[in-house]
Amino acid sequence: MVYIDNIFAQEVLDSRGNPTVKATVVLSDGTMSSAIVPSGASTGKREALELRDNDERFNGKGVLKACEHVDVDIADELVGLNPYNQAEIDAILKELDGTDNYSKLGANAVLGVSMAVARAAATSLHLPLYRYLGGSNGVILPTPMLNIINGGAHADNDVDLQEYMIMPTGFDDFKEALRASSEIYHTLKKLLANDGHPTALGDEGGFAPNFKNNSEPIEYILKAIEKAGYKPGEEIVIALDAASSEFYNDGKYELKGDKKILSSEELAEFYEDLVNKFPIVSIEDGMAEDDWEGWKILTQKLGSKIQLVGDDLFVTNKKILAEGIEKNIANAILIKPNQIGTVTETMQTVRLAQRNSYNCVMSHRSGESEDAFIADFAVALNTAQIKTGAPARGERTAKYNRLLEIERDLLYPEYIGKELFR
Ligand code: 2PG
Ligand code: MG
Repeated sequence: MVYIDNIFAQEVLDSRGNPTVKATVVLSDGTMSSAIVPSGASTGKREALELRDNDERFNGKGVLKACEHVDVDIADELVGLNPYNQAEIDAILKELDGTDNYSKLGANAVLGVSMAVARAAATSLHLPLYRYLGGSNGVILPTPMLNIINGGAHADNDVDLQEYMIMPTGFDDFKEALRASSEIYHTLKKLLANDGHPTALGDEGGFAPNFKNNSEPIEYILKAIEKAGYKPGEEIVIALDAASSEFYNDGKYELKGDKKILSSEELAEFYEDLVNKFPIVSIEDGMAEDDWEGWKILTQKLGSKIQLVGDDLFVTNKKILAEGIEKNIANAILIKPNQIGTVTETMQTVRLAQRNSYNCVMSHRSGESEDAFIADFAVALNTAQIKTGAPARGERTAKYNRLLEIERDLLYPEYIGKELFR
């Protein structure tokens, strides 16, 4: 019987150059697999805790304590166990930590090990990760949300909304959808440069110049779509992540780019105008995580027209999602494994969402790595959507390139972009 022979962690760098945890699991059959944990900038208050050293190293961002928890506490508990029972491994991790947000061991320690165990088990069984986690039923290539203009906490510009994304829905396969997206990205770069805008990139690989207001980026994107030879609204649609918790203060939303301070009701109207004007199919975190009243208003106004995704709102937490379902808040959820802490808990949240007809969007973090775990995870869970940045920068393309591989490997891959927003 194969068992876990060794577990250790190392401090490595993420795409912003900040330290993060790389966990490695060695099995008794010689399999050795690793996983790297991502890190957010616009984090939800109720996310699982990311343990940082808070000392003089790396401006306090070191993760040596988390690594030590992997090397000592977690290794002590898991060495000798069966790696093929992910639920059991994750339950032991949860019990060992004993808090409800992993504040003892750190979610970065726990998730690194949880992912590395899954990957080691898959490798040892000679299965691709998506097949190990999803079985023969994991066949949907997710339609990507590609973040091609960055604002908010991910850029140093004056744009309040955090992410302006294109979704290539009108294609028959992932490969062609990605090609179109890349062509649009490069066309956008030319359009911005022609107008004298800098084309430096934000944290997720999108362009990050200043704009007149928060809707001008959408106008640029629509121009780029057409100039690249595609049909906005048919082949390519728009998704936004407002990340509005970042500009919510004292019960009001301040859109500096539009020189407006809005109530929840007014912000919902602002979005409604955008939706009426542009082919927007999805808005994430349209209201702040603490503004459930605002979420109610927004869901009543737009919930039957477009996808409303809860990120900071739900933090991949099945209990909070259940509350949202109960109260008819939002109609979709962003799925970020490091918000909740383990592979198993992430799967539980996805299943709850799917049973209740809430769409799921698998997601990267703004601080990422070369680890493409979420690409396999999205296919395994049939989330049907993935958000993983621009079609540029290695830590973002790692995920897209992995999806290209998976599509090539599958006998009957399904790309269902056209069905998503009927
Ligand atoms: C988000 C994410 C990813 P961060 O808000 O959806 O795009 O950003 O990782 O900074 O929370
Ligand atoms: Mg978000």
